[in-house]
Amino acid sequence: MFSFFKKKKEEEINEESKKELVIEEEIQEIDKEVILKEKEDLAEEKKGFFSRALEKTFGTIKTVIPVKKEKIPFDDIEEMLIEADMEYEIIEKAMDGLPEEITRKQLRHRLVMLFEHAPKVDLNNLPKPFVRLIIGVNGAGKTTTIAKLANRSKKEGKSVILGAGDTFRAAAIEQLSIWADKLDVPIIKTKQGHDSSAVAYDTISSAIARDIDNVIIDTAGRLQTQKNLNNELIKIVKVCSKAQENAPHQKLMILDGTQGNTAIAQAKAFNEMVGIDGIIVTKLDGTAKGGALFSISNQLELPIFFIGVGEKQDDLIEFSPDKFVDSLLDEIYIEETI
Ligand SMILES: Nc1nc2c(ncn2[C@@H]2O[C@H](COP(=O)(O)OP(=O)(O)O)[C@@H](O)[C@H]2O)c(=O)[nH]1
Ligand SMILES: [Mg+2]
Repeated sequence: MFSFFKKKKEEEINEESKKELVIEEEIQEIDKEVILKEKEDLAEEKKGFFSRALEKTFGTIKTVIPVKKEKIPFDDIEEMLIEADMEYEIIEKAMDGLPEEITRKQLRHRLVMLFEHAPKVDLNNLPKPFVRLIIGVNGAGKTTTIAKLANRSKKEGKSVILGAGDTFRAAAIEQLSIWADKLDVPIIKTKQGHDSSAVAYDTISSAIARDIDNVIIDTAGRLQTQKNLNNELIKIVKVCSKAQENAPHQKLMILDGTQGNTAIAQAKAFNEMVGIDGIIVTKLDGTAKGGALFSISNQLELPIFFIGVGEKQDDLIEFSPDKFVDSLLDEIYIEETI
């Protein structure tokens, strides 16, 4: 008798646990769907982000191709890219051999390809501190971009220290100090006219002593013709490596997006001088020349890490060629695939 009840009980338990298993599986399915939806929403949001941030460029594109289509004539695409300030040589290269009527898939392939010469950057296992040296001509947006990068570091839960390496102008030291106060991050600075490589050295040393994750060093806005300033830049790079092995780990060139393709020559000169690891293009909120992103990356064979789309600390978007191209194509094509 006893064993009968025991068996019955066991069967009940089995039934129960089976039910629980089914419910668990159902929950897992729902979880999967939610995660997928979240991913899709995020991708949508990012796409929307580019079109909002690059409103002027996308607006210009729409004046050339006002109605979305499945196939777009070759000449219209060409005109669109010219209007968006993509360099003509690059347009010819990108469109070579495409048919009279171009599908989204065909154009997507060609546009994404323009970014493919840039080396891929592995952001895992970064050294500590991770040292970034910010270079570029006066007014390009170096100091503002440093503030944006520091803000981003903080949001990622990383500690950050700034080096006011633009010792050429007192206003530049002051400007970075104001940002450091606002963002509540430490800053190393000296008086105007002092040696900027000493500031770089002190900033890295301080980061090591205080176990700080990220170092971002500002530099003077030197034009490539100003030889003494160029030598100073080479010296900063050398001195950084004395403070920490392999520093600076990234030399980032800041380019003013309103200058479109003319910024490329500047970047080439800097690249020859110290070797650039990546680009940040600023002020894309105020220009219709967003198409220059294609030529900048393609000509320099360098990755574009971020774009600046405003003067505030949050106005920095991580750049992704795929998402940028997709959001551009969304403006002119009906179909997502084909
Ligand atoms: N609209 C807009 N203005 C920017 C952006 N980045 C920088 N600026 C402005 O450009 C001007 C020069 O920037 P600054 O950081 O001082 O350039 P620096 O001389 O290279 O350090 C400032 O007025 C900034 O507010 C951006 O992405 N969008
Ligand atoms: Mg500055």
